[in-house]
Amino acid sequence: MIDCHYWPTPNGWKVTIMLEECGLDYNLVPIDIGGGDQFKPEFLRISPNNRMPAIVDHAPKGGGDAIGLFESGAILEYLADKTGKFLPALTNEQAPERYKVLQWVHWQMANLGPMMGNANHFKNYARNITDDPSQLEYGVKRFMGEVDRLSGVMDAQLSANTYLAGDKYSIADMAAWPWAFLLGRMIDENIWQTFPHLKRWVDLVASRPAVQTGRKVGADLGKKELTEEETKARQNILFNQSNDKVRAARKEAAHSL
Ligand SMILES: N[C@@H](CCC(=O)N[C@@H](CS)C(=O)NCC(=O)O)C(=O)O
Repeated sequence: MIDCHYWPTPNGWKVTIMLEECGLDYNLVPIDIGGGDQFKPEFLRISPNNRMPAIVDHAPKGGGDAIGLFESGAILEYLADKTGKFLPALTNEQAPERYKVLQWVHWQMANLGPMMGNANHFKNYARNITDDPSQLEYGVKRFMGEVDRLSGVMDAQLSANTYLAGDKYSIADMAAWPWAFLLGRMIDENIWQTFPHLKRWVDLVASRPAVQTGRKVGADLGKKELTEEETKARQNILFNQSNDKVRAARKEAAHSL
């Protein structure tokens, strides 16, 4: 059994989509990131970066102790190797295809995810936090510019390939789709006219039953009506983090081992 430490966000969906695609049994452990669960000692022991998703596999492939993992890209790679699905193996014959997939997984982790996350922060969330919205202009310009560039990178790749890493559906698609399908909603629905190949792929991946199921996992978790005060408290947890806070939480985690 695999524990999936999760909150319904694009990075969380990557993992639930993969678990559904592989037909693996899993137990959902909600990590309410607005409520501060990511700083709890038991979670920090699995995910020292205080971010979800994370997993604990109680029955690793080679036997032995349970294994805990954080970072969605590493989790996708692990689950692919565990099941032998959606990532070619590390054999002489398959290695070139494997690295084609992994380069797009790493591309997503280092580019599309962080840039879209920051674009969304400056464009949508930060307006309710700062007293001086003019401070946000450069951040919006910088990160929206990167999102535009990265959408063009995907569009060009998908103009010549059915899927992100070639002709086979892989963990690269599972890493990028949960962010890419939100581009219209986050930026503007007209964006799809500029990136038709990207839109073709977004719809193709969205048609997979496991993607539809994985994307809906825990959908109700974040849907509580909040008072203004509760919203402020949640924003303070998410957007006011420092090394002191993480160090203090890690100290507590170490003491409670
Ligand atoms: N690179 C990480 C990013 C994970 C991440 O940013 N998770 C967010 C939610 S999507 C989170 O846990 N935020 C909690 C916080 O900001 O304290 C991954 O892909 O796993």
